[in-house]
Amino acid sequence: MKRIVTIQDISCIGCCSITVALPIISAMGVECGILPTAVLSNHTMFSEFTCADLSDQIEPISDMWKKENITFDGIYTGYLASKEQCGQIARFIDRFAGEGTLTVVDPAMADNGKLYPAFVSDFPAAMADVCRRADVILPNITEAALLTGMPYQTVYGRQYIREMLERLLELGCGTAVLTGVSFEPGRLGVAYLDRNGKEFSYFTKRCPQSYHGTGDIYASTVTGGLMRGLDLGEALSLAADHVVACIDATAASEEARWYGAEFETVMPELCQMLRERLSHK
Ligand code: PXL
Repeated sequence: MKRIVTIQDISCIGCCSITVALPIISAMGVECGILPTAVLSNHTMFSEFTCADLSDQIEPISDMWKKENITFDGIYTGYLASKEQCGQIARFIDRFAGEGTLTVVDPAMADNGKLYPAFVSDFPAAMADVCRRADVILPNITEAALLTGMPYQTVYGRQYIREMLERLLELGCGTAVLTGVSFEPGRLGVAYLDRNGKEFSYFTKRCPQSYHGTGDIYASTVTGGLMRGLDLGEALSLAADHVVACIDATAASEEARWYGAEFETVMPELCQMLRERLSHK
């Protein structure tokens, strides 16, 4: 069994970050270690939140893992608590990403044209330095605009997306994946470009609802899929189908929570979708 470490916050309520990554990646048959970056009462889309920054734990935990000869097949980073912490995580990647380690960076910091409330304007540059070390980055269009300095546009064509992917590759990552891409009404998906010039895109129906935490469900499923041996296109399409199933389940639920998507009841379907994809390999 492969082992990864996911580096992001614990939002005690909110169905995002580690409370999403741990169950999803475990269900996909991959050991999921955690390096929590902060503990929040709830995620930052609530009107208020508490946040205990865990930056002072990162070095001692990493040192202990080195002492114990712990290694990882994958490193998957999400929400980081400060620009200083981005520097610490960049160093963590330098220390722990060996030859065969796959590094997935979800630069979770912004959506709908705006940085998340906990961040100030110099945060994206620090996150860009984490992206530089990644094999795969998974920004949405807002995050990609902040990382590249391109304008954030809600109406765009293929040229805008292609340029954004090229500019993201200039950060130094292996493959740039853009999420939340749409070229026609009713369809939403992802597009990637890698350093060999390979392009790929995958679209599903656009769900009318949107829930917090779906980016984390997406990135966790991509990481789980890659660790189980799917190629990137297969992992991205599996994750897109999974997110749609989670949104549909949330929308169909009478007790839908406003602050997160229902991934728990979709877990059997995720395992089935993964099994089907693996059986074709
Ligand atoms: O889902 C991204 C995320 C993760 N962690 C925290 C957040 C958010 C989005 O708002 O606030 C603390």
